[in-house]
Amino acid sequence: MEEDIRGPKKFIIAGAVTLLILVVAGIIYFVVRRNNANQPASEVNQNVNVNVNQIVDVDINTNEPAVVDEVDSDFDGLPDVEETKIGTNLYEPDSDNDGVFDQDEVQIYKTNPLSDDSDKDTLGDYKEIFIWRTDPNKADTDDDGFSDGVEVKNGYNPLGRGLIEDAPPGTFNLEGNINQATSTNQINQ
Ligand SMILES: [Ca+2]
Ligand SMILES: [Ca+2]
Ligand SMILES: [Ca+2]
Ligand SMILES: [Ca+2]
Repeated sequence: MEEDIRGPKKFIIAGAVTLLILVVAGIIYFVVRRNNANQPASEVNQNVNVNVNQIVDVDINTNEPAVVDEVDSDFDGLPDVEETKIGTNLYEPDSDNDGVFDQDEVQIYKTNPLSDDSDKDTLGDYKEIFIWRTDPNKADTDDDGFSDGVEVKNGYNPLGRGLIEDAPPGTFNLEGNINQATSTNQINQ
C-alpha cells in the first residue's frame, strides 16, 4: 500500500517540479524576449522620429520660400517677389496702365512695365506692339531718322519708306487700324 502511495506521490512531485521549471523557464524566456524585442523597437522608433523630423524640417525649409515665391496677388503671372524687385504694383496686373500686362512686358516684350512708352518716341507700348508692329524698345524702328511717334503722327510708315496711306491693303492706316482695300484704291485713284 505504501509503495502504491509513494509511487504516485513521486510522480506528482516530479511532475510539479517539472511544471514549475517549465513555467519559470517560460517566464524567463518571455521576459528576456520582451526586453530584447522592446529595445530595438524603441530605437527604431527614435530613428524614425528623427528621420521624420529631419524630413519635415527640410520640407518646411524648402517649401516655405517656394510658396512665398509663387504668390501672385494680382494674378498677372509675375510673382509678388519679382514685382517687388522690379517695383511694379503687386495688386495691379498692368502697373503702367498701357494695356500690356506686367508679365508680358517683362518676359515677352522686354518693355518697361513702369512706362507706357518704353522708348519715349511718343508712340505707346500697346500701339507699338499690337497695332503698328514697331519695336517698342526702339524709338526709330526703321532707322530713317524719324522716330516712330513722329512718323505715325505725320502719316509716314514707321516700318519703312513712304506714307501710311500708301501702305498695302491689310497693313495699317492713319488710325492704326487695318487698311481696307477700297480706301487704298481710292487714295491711289
Ligand atoms: Ca503679379
Ligand atoms: Ca503695362
Ligand atoms: Ca514707344
Ligand atoms: Ca522711323
